[in-house]
Amino acid sequence: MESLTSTLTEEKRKQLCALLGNVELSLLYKASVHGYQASAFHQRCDRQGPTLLVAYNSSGYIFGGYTSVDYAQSGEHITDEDIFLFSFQGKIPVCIKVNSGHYARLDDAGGPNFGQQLYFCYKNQPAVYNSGSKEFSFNTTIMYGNDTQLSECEIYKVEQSSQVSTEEKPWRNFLWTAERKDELVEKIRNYKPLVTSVSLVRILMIGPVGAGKSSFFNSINSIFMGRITSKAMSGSAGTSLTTQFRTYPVKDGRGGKPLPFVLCDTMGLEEQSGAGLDIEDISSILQGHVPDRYKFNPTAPFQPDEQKASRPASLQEKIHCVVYVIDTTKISLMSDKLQEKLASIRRKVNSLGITQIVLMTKVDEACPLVQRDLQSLYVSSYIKTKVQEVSSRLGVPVSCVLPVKNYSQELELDLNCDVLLLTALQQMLNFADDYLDDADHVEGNI
Ligand SMILES: Nc1nc2c(ncn2[C@@H]2O[C@H](COP(=O)(O)OP(=O)(O)OP(=O)(O)O)[C@@H](O)[C@H]2O)c(=O)[nH]1
Ligand SMILES: [Mg+2]
Repeated sequence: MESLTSTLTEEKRKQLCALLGNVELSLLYKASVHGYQASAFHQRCDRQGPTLLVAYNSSGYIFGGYTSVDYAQSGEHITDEDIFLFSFQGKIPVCIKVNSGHYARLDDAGGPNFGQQLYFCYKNQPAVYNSGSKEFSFNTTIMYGNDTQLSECEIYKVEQSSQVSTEEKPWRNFLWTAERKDELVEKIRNYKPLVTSVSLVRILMIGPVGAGKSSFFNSINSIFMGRITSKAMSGSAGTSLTTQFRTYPVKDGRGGKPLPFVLCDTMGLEEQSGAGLDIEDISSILQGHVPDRYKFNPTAPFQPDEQKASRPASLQEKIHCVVYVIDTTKISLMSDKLQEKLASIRRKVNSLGITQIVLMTKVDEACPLVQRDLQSLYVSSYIKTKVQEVSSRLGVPVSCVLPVKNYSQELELDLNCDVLLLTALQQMLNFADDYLDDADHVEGNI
């Protein structure tokens, strides 16, 4: 096969790869070499699995799109939840997802199209054409400076990388031993909140749909029960599976004493307003007004009854630590709207002085090295970059980002998983103490 030279710079290639996970790109088609004809594109790109298109114009714009479904000239409308358009704006690539309820593209014999809206190599010419339909919401001035003449169009095959770079030394110290697990269990069991008026620490989990909030409770419950449990409903659906506010106590073994913390599970966040968990609801939860099993209503926030609202909840009823649960595989594709929603939640939580942690779930799905061996977590360069990315996107220090793997399809407990999950829980209890220490001075009830 002839070797093709990519026009993409190394830096931009890396940035685009980061949007897609731990992947490698190989150049299949280059319009300046193979021609702008649809037949030339199909000859090289059909049945190649996921592909990334990168177009260039002489005004210096670099833009394109990704589709996870093969080109096959089937004549069918394709549904592809992972499809997106991108454009480099300043130094960073910005992604635009397909609007919900729309087809991703038409898989015909013509040139590559996204949503029958944005056509590349239009009419077999070095041109891009926007039909103006509504599959994707973007601005052509921002995306390509309204310069429809292409100077190049490249299509890359996207494959999961089998090579994972590792650090020479672990980037965080961690002990994976049974002794460490026992020590953590003992510490958690004997933990007493810093303030005597509080007997149980209340930890609130917030995060996008399907991030693993309910699974984290199930995982912690499993560790203390000594077997896999699935009390909180978990799984995948388009919208949040959890629709009620649940406060879950955890017992120290079957029939054992309750442990000194409660995990509070919420409905998933969605990017649109009026869908998923509402910021006003979060505010009521933080202040301890929302009862267990309250059913969320995305179109109308929680209304506390008047009697209760008139008196502030006691410190015991409030939330003492907030945990943002984020799926590692989705960090780079987090939309601006969702990021803004999380930022406004953070502003609220900050204003109440509540301590915050980020739980980065699904590290196994994100990195093949970690999938094979969880102990590779802290030598995986990929996970390290994801920790840094989530830290900057959410504006929390790197030290507050805790990567974990929840129990998802296992039938038995695993020591490595346990130590990782318990370390996260222990950190939440420490952070709750920091808040209580502070809140106690404010309330003056020492
Ligand atoms: N491989 C893997 N799968 C996970 C992990 N955590 C959660 N999952 C899976 O991800 C899916 C969603 O998990 P849930 O716990 O239901 O997510 P949630 O945040 O409660 O979602 P909603 O209640 O719908 O907002 C389930 O199928 C879990 O089994 C993880 O760490 N690794
Ligand atoms: Mg849930």
